[in-house]
Amino acid sequence: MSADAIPFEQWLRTTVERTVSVLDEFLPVDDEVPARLHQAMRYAVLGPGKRVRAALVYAAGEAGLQPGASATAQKLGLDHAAAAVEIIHAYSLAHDDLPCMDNDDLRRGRPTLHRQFDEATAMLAGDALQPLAFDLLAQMPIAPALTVQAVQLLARSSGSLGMAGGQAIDCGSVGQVLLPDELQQMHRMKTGAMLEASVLLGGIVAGAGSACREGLEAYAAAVGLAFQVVDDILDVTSDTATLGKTAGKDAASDKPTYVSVMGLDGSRALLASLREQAHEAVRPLGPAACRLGEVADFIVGRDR
Ligand code: GRG
Repeated sequence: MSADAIPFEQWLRTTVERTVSVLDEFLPVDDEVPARLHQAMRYAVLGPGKRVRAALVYAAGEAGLQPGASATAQKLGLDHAAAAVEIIHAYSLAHDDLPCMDNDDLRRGRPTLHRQFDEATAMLAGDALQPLAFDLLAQMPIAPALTVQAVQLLARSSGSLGMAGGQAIDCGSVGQVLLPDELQQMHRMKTGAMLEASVLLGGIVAGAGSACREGLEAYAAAVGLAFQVVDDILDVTSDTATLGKTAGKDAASDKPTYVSVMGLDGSRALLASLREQAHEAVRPLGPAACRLGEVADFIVGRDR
């Protein structure tokens, strides 16, 4: 349990509620012109997501907080950073679900954005969500040099050398046999980069020193991959109702996954090792980093 003795489930519930409330506040209201676009942006972002990326921002912020730093400014900065990563994530899901990519009907237990609205609106909502995320980072009440680092990190993690690049490799890998290293590279970019950015943004906003940042980087690399390994396992072991998205999609679309490359047992063994690496990475950071260990366990043990 963390130093502040709030049980993890309670901390996570409070964190999710805070994230949703902050997102609700930061998104344009749904009757502001162009109303249909704003309604679509709100639908994409405010659906029932797990808010794992926001939880990573807040937990890393807790781990990196410097003695004497303004807790109020830090909290506000973390709110902006948590909202920014969830907004980029929501845009990526909306675009990933489009007919030109995964062509999916179900997301977060509801119709995908283009099914609920239309393709052009879903595309534009994603387009508009991206700059909103950077606007929120630009408004963080922290040292300007740290804001620049945060903006650059989010840009690089979501761009062609990060998430969008990973998605491009994914789109080109259908029907291909990938070596384990190639699969890892694709997932580090497509899924891992944004999870890693969430952890590192928490550290940046908190003003974490270099030793702490090193621990956060190692932790982030492990949980970023662990998240994808779990996703691949759940795709074959779970069902559509539990996941809130179409199960069995990877095999049906002939996409290489950890399970197809390493088998179920091999994937589970890799997951156990990544969980251990995540814990080891934050152990030297002491009790302030307990939440990060708990978030890693949540990611590894999640069922949707
Ligand atoms: C379109 C540029 C662009 C990128 C898309 C995120 C992504 C890249 C594709 C999503 C496809 C997918 C299912 C990837 C597996 C990992 C993943 C991101 C799962 C969804 O994230 P969760 O489980 O979703 O955190 P919630 O709904 O809980 O927020």
